[in-house]
Order: sequence, then C-alpha cells, then structure tokens
Amino acid sequence: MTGEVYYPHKELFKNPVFKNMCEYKEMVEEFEKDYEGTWAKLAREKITWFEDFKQTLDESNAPFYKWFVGGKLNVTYQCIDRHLESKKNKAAIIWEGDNGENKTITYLELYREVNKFANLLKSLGVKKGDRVVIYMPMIPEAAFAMLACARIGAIHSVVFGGFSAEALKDRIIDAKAKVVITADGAFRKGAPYMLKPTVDKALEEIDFVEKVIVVERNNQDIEWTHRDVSYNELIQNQPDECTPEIMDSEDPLFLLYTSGSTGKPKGVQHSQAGYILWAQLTMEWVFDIKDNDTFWCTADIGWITGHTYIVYGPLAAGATTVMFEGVPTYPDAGRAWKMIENYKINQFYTAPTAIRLLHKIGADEPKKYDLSSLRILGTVGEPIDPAAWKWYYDVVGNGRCSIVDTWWQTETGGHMISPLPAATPFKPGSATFPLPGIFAEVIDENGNKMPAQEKGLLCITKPWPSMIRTIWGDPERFVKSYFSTAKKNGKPVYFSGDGAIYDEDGYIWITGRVDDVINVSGHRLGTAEIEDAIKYHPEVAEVAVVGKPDEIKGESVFAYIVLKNPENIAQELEFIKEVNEIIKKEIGAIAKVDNFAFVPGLPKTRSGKVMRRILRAIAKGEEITQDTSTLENPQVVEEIIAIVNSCG
Ligand code: 6R9
Repeated sequence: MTGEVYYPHKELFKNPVFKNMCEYKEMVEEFEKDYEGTWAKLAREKITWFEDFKQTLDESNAPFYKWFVGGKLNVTYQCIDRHLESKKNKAAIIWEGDNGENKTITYLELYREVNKFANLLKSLGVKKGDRVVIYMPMIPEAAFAMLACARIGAIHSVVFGGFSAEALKDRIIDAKAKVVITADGAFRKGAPYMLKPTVDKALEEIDFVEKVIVVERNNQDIEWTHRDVSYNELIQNQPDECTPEIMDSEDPLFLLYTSGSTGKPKGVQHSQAGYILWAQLTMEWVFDIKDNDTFWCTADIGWITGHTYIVYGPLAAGATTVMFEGVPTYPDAGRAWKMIENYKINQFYTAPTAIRLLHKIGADEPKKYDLSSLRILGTVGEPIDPAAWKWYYDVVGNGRCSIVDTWWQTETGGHMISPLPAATPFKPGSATFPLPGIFAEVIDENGNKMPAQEKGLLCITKPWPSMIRTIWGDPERFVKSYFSTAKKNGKPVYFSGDGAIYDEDGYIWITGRVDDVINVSGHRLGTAEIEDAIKYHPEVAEVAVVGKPDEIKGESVFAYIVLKNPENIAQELEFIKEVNEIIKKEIGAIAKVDNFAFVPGLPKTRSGKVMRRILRAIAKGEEITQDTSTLENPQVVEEIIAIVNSCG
C-alpha cells in the first residue's frame, strides 16, 4: 500500500478553506497547540448562539465528554432562520421523484414547512425530550420531520425504510417513541412500494405509541387505525411560525441505531452543538461548499450519511441539497449522470458499491452527459478499491475532479479522515489524513503508533465535538463498545472497530472492520443479529456468519450452518430461501445470505467461543495462518475447508 499519487486541479477551486498542505498543517498545529481554544473559536465563529457557552470541553466524567457547556442554541435556527435574511428565496432542497418529477423548496418555504410540522407535533402533545421515530421514504417531508423535531427539542430516531417490522419494532421499543412518522409508501423503479403496513405490524404489540402521522405520498390504499392521523389534512391548519425551543449544547438531537459486534443494534446518541458545528465545517472543508453550489448526496436519510450530508450539513451551510426518491439505475444506467447534468451538480457524494455497480452496468454512460459542473466526487461507507476509484476519477470526473474518500461512522457524526479537495495529493484507495482537529491514529492497544505497513487499530485519541455521547439507555455498553480496547498514555481512547495501516508517506489506508461487523453495500450489519435471525429456523442447530468479499457489494453474507438433522434437508436452495425469508422478516432484505456451507461443526476455542477469524479466512479463500491446535475441535477446520472448496 503506497500507490500512485494524483494532484488536485487547483483551478477548480476559487477560494477553498485549505489551499495547500501547508495551510492544512498550520491548522493541525493550531489544534495541537491549543485544542480547546481552536474549537471554541470555530464554535463561536460558526454557530449562532442564543447564549454563549461557558466551558469548551468538560472531561470530568470521561468518556462522557461534554462540549460547549452551557451554550444555548437551536439547530433549526442554524439551518434555516439565520439564512432567511440573505437567502430566503434560495433553493434549500431540490427534490426529484422516482419518475423524474421535481420540486424546489426555498429556505423561506422550508422555514414555513418545518414550523408547521413542529406545530403539528406540538398539537399531538410532543414535547422536548420525547422520542419520535421517523420511518419515511426519500421525500421532503422526511427532512421536514427531522427538522420539526429539532425545532421543538424532540429527539428523532430515523429508521431506514428498508428495515423490517421486527427491526422497526425493536427500535421503537428501545427508544420508547411517543409518535411515529411514516408515509403510505413511495415509488421505486416506476412502481409503488409500501411502508405503512410495516408500521402497523411493528406496532401490533406496542401500546405506548400515541400517534402515527401518515404522509400520503403514493396514495395507495392503507388501513387507518385509531392512532393514525393524516399529515396532509392536519398540516393545513398549522400556523407557520413556531418559536424554536432553546436547547442546551448537550441536549440530545437524535438517536440513530447502528449495528455493533454483539447484541441488538445500539442507539447512537448525538448532541446539538457539537454535531451541527462539525456537520457544517466538514461541508466547508471537505466539500468546499460555496453559495452557488448544488450538492447531491445519494444516501438514504435512514443512515448517518443522509442525516449529516443531506439534511443537517448542507442546510447549516446554507447550501442547496438534492434529495432523490429513486435509484441511480432506473430507468437506466444514466439516471445519476442525467441528474448531475440537469441540476448542474457541483459535489456528488455516493458509496463505492454504487460506483462499482454504475461502472459495471454502464462504463461509458457518464460520457454521454455534460458533467462539467462537477468539482468534487465523494465516497463513503467502505474502502474504495483503486479500480473503482480510477473509473470515478477518469470517467465520471473526467480526470479533473477531486475525489474525497471520507472515512467516518455513525458514531463520529461527520467526516474524520478525508482529503481536502484543493490541497491533499490523492492516492486511490486511501482516505489520506485526519481532518484538522481530529486525532485519528493507527495504534496498538497501548497507544503506540504503528510503524508503516503494519496493521493497527484505528482510534481517535482526543474527544471531538460531534462524537457519540452515549448509547441510548445503556451507558455501560457505550464505554465497553468504544473505550475499552485501546489506551493512550494510560487513558482509554475511542476505538472505531476498524483496522488501518500507515504507508511510508503517512497516508492512512482503512482495511475494514476488525470486529464482527459485516459491511454489505456500505450498510453495517452485526454478525450476531444475522445469526440470531437464522437460528429461528427450526432445523438450524448452530450458525456463524462472516463477510465474504463481493465484487459489487464489497462484502456479502456467508453463513456456516450446522443442521440439526442434515437428512431432513432435501433441497438446499429451498432451505436457504426459508432462511432468507426469516432474515427479511427479522432485519430486512439487505442482510440476506448469499453464500452458505453446511458444516459438521464450528471451530471453537476451549471456552466455547466461535473462531470467526478462521471462518473469515476460509470464506475469503485465504490460507489459515492461525494456530488451530488450541481449538477444542481442530479437525473441523479441515472438514470445513474441504466442504467450502467442493462448493466452489
Ligand atoms: C459513514 C458511515 C461505518 C463503517 C466504518 C468503516 C466503513 C465508512 C469508509 C469506510 C473505508 C471509508 N467506512 N467510510 N471504510 N473507507 N471511506 O458509513 O457510517 O454506517 O456507521 O459505517 O463503514 O468500516 O467503521 P456507518
């Protein structure tokens, strides 16, 4: 890992925050010299405070860090109100529907819609601190809903629309939501799909959800229950002024559930001030957002990328953000490129899995469109392989755009490691360097920096404003998940779960998760969750799942299954279909098993722990370098290898 070097085309950038690597280094040094002072300066410069903060960083109860203590603000004031004076008629959101229809929402219109929605929530009894689950398609009302919660200080928890009723139910219960906001459904690839029936199912055994607000989008028939209310009706009579709730810097802004290596998904809790500061700053630093730019992030709002880079970041920066209901492959492989041409998109942000797919189904497709408005191409969600990077660079970016390979996580709130588009020399496949203010380091468990070309733990060794505050309802799990793997100078530091390597030039190369998390098409899935689902099948005695490299998805799910009665299974494919039905019900279709092997047993340590590392190596077709003699059942490894090899 050292790689070729590409240099930014500086002429594309008029007035970037970082013009060159010297400026980057100066800022890094400023943070090194005066960490808190530099953050305080940025927070005062960027945020419109109702009341200034008294203390920049409170470490007294580490790792439960507090930032900008005593400050008062409202995130929607930062994202909307403060822009009205200079850009009330500017497009805040440009929305494109699956069928190509589009809608532009100006900042003034956004202000009214959010206030109306906030008043609607209030009229249903939603108050500061209440949790509101949002299960929505990619329509503007989803953004209005998030912001309406923020306006009144309610804590939103967006659940990805692809999740099943079971998964939705778990999240509603964990957050103890008072209200759920959903839609009848929406459109995908020219056809309607439904969400409301899933909400009905999720709520079957829940009695504490008081209201379900239904946005009518696709106008298909749905059942209306006693707790359902129609958004389209109720919104009519709402006043379009709603005084923003005065929020403390550290009040929770939202929860977002994500997979960990064990147990149920965890509710990652973010705060107000630190989160919004970093969402806005990274728009300026990494995406070089300028007043006339049109920014398009293709994520779903159900993921952190959608939160930070469709809604909060672009709006805090006063930018125009594009929101897209459909998929980039419909009606054809040119859809995304056509949208870039139509809206003259300046920054395009997507995932390697989409890049690989678009490459595969239409390698020359981008050339048919005028993509000259593009300045920056972003990628996120998983390591990007150099081949995909180069196609993105050469064909989509026409050999001139800067590629920002942004490494970050649900827990980090915004970008942590990324090139700066006008400054950093790029290496395809490397996320390059930590952003100023972010002390991301590749270390061993004791905090020693790893030498070049040796894999270590990717840690963030100082707290940062947009970091996760806790896991909702489970502070112990927060400490255990993130602050119990590595220490620096004797102090626990944040461990990301990823491994990484420095090259000789100090570039960081992310190697992927070192824990039991699988990354399928940029979606985080816990092996434990998938295994728990598979175990519902009555014929399954034991199961272990691992990630297997996949050409398009990055990783796919490989399941090693021990059957109770192998003789009962006549049709292997039928059986896997049944297993996938269960997974679809328990989690969602994204977690489905693509490859499997029926094995006589799983390799286990003497304490009974399944050695996934060995199973991962077998799935990847790698040699087993680990000593297997200490296993309880070493012979099983040979048997599994033989079975997997015979499956091809
Ligand atoms: C933003 C987001 C986080 C995990 C993370 C890592 C992987 C994200 C990456 C990347 C290599 C990048 N990841 N960006 N790996 N290069 N540029 O994706 O959040 O869904 O929480 O996933 O995704 O493994 O730990 P999240």
